[in-house]
Amino acid sequence: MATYAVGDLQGCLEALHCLLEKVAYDPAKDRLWLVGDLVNRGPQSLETLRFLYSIRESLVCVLGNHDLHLLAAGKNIERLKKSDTLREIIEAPDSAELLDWLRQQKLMHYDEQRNVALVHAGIAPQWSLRKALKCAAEVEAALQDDNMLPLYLDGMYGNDPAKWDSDLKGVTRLRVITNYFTRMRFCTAEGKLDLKSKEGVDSAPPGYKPWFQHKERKTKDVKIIFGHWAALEGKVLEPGISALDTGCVWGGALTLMNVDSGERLSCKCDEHGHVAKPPVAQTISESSSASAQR
Ligand SMILES: [Mn+2]
Repeated sequence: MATYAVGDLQGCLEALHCLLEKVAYDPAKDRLWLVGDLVNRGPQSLETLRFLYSIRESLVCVLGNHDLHLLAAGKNIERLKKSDTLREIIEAPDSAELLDWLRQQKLMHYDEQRNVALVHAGIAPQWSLRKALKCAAEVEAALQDDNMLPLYLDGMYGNDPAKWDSDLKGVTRLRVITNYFTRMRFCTAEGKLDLKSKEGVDSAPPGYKPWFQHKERKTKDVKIIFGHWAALEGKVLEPGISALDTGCVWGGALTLMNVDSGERLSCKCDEHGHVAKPPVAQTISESSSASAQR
């Protein structure tokens, strides 16, 4: 029995199968942790969601910004943008079942035995573990409440307020919590977010740092696994921090990490998010020998 964490899938189902075959994943025995952004932009969002639903008993899954966007578009199709590839899910005959499963997933998972937290983007530096779990639970409760759900999904968009304040109320409060867990890259030590910069660590605006680099960060004694930030290319030097988004959907790779040993594997993807084919040279020699026979 092994526990693996996998980076942002974004509909790259071939790459997921490639990794699961490499480790001989057995859903009856092994566990799979997913950092969220299961769907969108990639080639097989609907099939990815269906596959995950079929092995749901073996999954731990936290929600990413694209997953929340799917839930919002499921309630209001006007939310779909040109670049989204989510319509096939919303119009599928099993849409209700899939989206209902998705909305029961968490914003943060904490494994007490291992002292490991799983989140999509990160944990606000000014929050303790306890505070972070409490804040995540507020959003999770809204997602699971039929009356709150539409209000939350409509109100979660936007970059303001940029900073947490315990006096915040209602959907505004849920929005800032959501932004920390699912969209954060750079922030100040006090937790003021910059949600515009998306490049690597060196692209921090003045006064800002990657959320995991603040020396005052209150979850330094917790191991954290996250995704969301493809420009990091899976490389973070901070002890106890594991970045798993290696941009499969952008022609990078999908990365899997054994949660206990830290050992990593990856499957290369092409620019469409499919598993990269073997080198071109091989294909050329095969076709030239075929034409020679003719
Ligand atoms: Mn993301």
